Amino acid sequence: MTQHPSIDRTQTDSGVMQQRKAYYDRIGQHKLAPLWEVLHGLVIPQPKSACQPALWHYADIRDEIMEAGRLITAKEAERRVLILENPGMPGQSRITTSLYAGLQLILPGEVAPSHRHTQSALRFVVEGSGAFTAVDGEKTIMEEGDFIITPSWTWHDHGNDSDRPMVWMDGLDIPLVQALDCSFSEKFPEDSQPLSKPTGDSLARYGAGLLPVDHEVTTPTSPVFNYPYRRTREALETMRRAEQWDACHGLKLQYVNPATGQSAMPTIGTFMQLLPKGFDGATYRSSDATVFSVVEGTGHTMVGEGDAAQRFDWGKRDTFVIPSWVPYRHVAPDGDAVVFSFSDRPVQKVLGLWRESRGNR
Ligand code: GTQ
Repeated sequence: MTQHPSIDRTQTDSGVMQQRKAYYDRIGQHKLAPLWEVLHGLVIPQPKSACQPALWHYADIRDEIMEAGRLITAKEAERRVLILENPGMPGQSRITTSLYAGLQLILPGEVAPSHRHTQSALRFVVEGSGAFTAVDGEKTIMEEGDFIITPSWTWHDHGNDSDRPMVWMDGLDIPLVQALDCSFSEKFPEDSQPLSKPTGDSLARYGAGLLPVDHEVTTPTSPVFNYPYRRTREALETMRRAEQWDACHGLKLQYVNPATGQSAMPTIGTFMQLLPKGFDGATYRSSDATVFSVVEGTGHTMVGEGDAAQRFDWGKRDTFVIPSWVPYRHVAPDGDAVVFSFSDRPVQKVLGLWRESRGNR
């Protein structure tokens, strides 16, 4: 019989601990590390993101966006953007772990010079009317609620020939491209690229339920690069008559590439949803952290559960982000609301990783 088992074990344990420590130091010199010390932080039972839920009221930040317009020109800044930085990942220029978002300002008469990069970008117009983006030799005039795509490695410059400032939300896959170490970029020799196609060409060619008869799919990105809000809104309005409301999403559509039926962008999924007046949504969560931008109406989103639940009251032009696997539900008590959103869902889906759950499961 052992007389002092606890003392014996303590001595043994501390001895073993010392041996292990010496061992870890030794193998470290061979660029090796013990998995068993870190395994449970690596392979976790469910997502536990550094990304935090966050909300930006447009009214609180609009003056600061306009102040940037007095401090630096679009040309000097190259892109005059205030990054929507997730408070859980300060200094990392990201709104979710995989995606970047920012609010870009273009004042009347300004040009944001032409460049291209492997990162894919979306623009979602928050305020203003009549500024333009040129992509691959075609200009598109932008209106509030329009969703515009800059595909990977296409020349793009932005300008504003209207008499009002324009602000749009940029969404890019910068962190994803950074994780994969495949960022390439270059500047066009001129501020503006030459235009080779008439305005509206892409939408006519690819966005009317038709495709050129010999169209071949050569890139995963949609050939339609401006999805006008006017059309999206009309689709939602017409569909509402069928009253097939989803308990979690109201009426939610995804933007697609008409040539493939896949998401409009390969790395970023984009969506528009209508929450009818009185909508009191069921709880939902998914593994793709999602950024929301409110186009019309007011409402609130309950984020998280139990004591940790937060209420995000939102209105037109506000932005909020829900991290991976955090439960939330949308409520629109006072009137119809229309909300745009984007996430890395297409990436998760193509890799067989995406999950969702509804209700309290
Ligand atoms: O418009 O090309 O917000 O390259 C960040 C990086 C916008 C753009 C951003 C960019 C752009």
